[in-house]
Amino acid sequence: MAQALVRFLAAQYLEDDGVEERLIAGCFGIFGHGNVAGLGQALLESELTDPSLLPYVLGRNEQAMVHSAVAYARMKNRRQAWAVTTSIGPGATNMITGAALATINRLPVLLLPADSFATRAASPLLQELEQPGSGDVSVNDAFRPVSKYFDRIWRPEQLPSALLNAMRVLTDPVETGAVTLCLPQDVQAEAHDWPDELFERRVWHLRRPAPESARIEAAAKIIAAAERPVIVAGGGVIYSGATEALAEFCAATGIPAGQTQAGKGSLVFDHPQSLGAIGATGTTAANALVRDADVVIGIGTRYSDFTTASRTAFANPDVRFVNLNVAPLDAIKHAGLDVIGDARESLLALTSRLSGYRVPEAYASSVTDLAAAWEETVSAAYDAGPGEGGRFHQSAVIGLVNELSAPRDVLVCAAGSMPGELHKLWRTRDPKGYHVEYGYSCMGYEIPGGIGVRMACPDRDVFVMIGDGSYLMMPGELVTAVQENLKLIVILVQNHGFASIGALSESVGSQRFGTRYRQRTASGRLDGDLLGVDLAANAASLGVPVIKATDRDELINAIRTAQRSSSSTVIHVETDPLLGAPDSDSWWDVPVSEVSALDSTAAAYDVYQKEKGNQRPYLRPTQ
Ligand SMILES: Cc1ncc(C[n+]2csc(CCOP(=O)(O)OP(=O)(O)O)c2C)c(N)n1
Ligand SMILES: [Mg+2]
Repeated sequence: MAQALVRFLAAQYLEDDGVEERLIAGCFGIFGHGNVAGLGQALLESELTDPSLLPYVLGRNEQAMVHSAVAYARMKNRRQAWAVTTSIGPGATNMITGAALATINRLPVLLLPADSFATRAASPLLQELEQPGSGDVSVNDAFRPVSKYFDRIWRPEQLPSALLNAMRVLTDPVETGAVTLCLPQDVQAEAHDWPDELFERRVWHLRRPAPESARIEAAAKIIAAAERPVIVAGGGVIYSGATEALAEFCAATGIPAGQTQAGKGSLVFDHPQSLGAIGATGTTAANALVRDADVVIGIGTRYSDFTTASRTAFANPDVRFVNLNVAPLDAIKHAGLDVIGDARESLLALTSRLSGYRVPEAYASSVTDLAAAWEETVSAAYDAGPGEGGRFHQSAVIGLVNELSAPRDVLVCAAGSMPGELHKLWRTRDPKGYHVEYGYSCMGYEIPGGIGVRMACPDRDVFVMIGDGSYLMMPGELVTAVQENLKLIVILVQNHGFASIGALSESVGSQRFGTRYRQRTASGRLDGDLLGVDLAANAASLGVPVIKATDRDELINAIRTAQRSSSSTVIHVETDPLLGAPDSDSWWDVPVSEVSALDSTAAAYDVYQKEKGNQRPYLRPTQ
């Protein structure tokens, strides 16, 4: 059965705009009982026949392998995915966080967790969960809520329908996410005669549904009557390959566009209508314009709370929404006019229907002025001097990396204080140049994510910006980068704890409690010295050369050295955790205790209540 599975996966293709590509790029894995025999044997047989059929990559942590797979799929605009095979029990459940990340970010990945015997011949197995009230539950059932398709192959006869459904979901722009096929270890090793046709070359088509013309007509009427329209461009713009269509739409109409984390890159930073980041981590330009917008045009966005500033960003009482989205789930959000279809097709239709429309002149010039003012803010942040003890200002590190990287290079990040700062400050010059995982914002994504990006685009340098907290979650994948001869430039930002959650904690009155990496003292608290931990030595021990940079010139030299190298480099910098990026007058809803014995909490609660008062439900129908 495992041999059949491998053969099938190697024969799947995806066609988009007439171009065909292999759908399943390869298989990540860590072997143990449950996959060492069945799938392991099948992958070995396949590699010995032809290593390009289904390349096998050994990772270090199952969650990390899913991150790599997901990052690869994102770089490929969801045209390709990886399979990930694990042993039973902990190997399998280690993937659950990765599965959630894939599904939340709508990125395809095929998960193949091993499962205990279908026959139950030797139960309970090592690592098998026994449920007193149910005989057919395994730990793998925990994948159900985080998977877009879930199946368990109890019998070899079930394989064809499971595989066809798995491919259907992986290639569906609306449904895609984690697809989980649980493989009981005995069934993997069983023989069965399937029809030959199952293994024939199979080409899946990437759906690009055209919007209904009446819907385009209705959207155009609303937009044509708008005086202050703004676009919210999400990841769907990039996945659909609609970046040029968006640039033309904005240029033709003068409508400005703010970008979500996944949508950053949908317009290059210096496009005349580009407002940069929008929302809680947005720019002053985008946030000022959406505040008064009368029509918000959401394109390929799922309107997360960071994008909407927890439903406070759109403050015009008459605001209406027009949502272009392939997913009905997103298209109806904020009671918007739902234009359901592919982002590129919808934008092209709207551009042609709105020909001749331009935003009012005064509005167009306020767009230009606000965008220019923000660019000055960015330049100043890039030039920020060091903080206490000569430690870097994080904005200056971001600035140097941006200025020294090539336009097509890729920036990878996921959690901590950097995603917000990067969203605001990073000057994106290529649609695929900005890769911040902010659907799940999962600490530890950065290094394995960088691996996936580099595997997908070996012709681009990949800059992984990672905090010390995130680094400690998943440093082991540096070993996988060494093994696979993958070049990463890792900027390891040491600030001895959580700058991000520290600042958040302070804002909610919790006094940065538990966010510093400090020695526990006789007081019983974490208020002692910095820890005697050397993350640079840790990275070096994993086989990656490390450069410590303590000032601007050293950092410039370090980046240049890393760029010249053909293998990975870790650049270690110390930053001041108390220095943040420029503010943009926005809010994020994180509830504060209503009652408390702490003055700091009580003060934060007063502020919270005031902000909470600005939150709106956006329920007014758009017709
Ligand atoms: C797996 C996971 N656990 C917890 C969190 C919550 N969280 C978000 S940022 C952060 C701290 C990140 O620290 P670090 O990487 O050092 O970045 P810094 O905040 O210092 O910039 C935490 C704990 C998360 N996003 N992901
Ligand atoms: Mg930190």
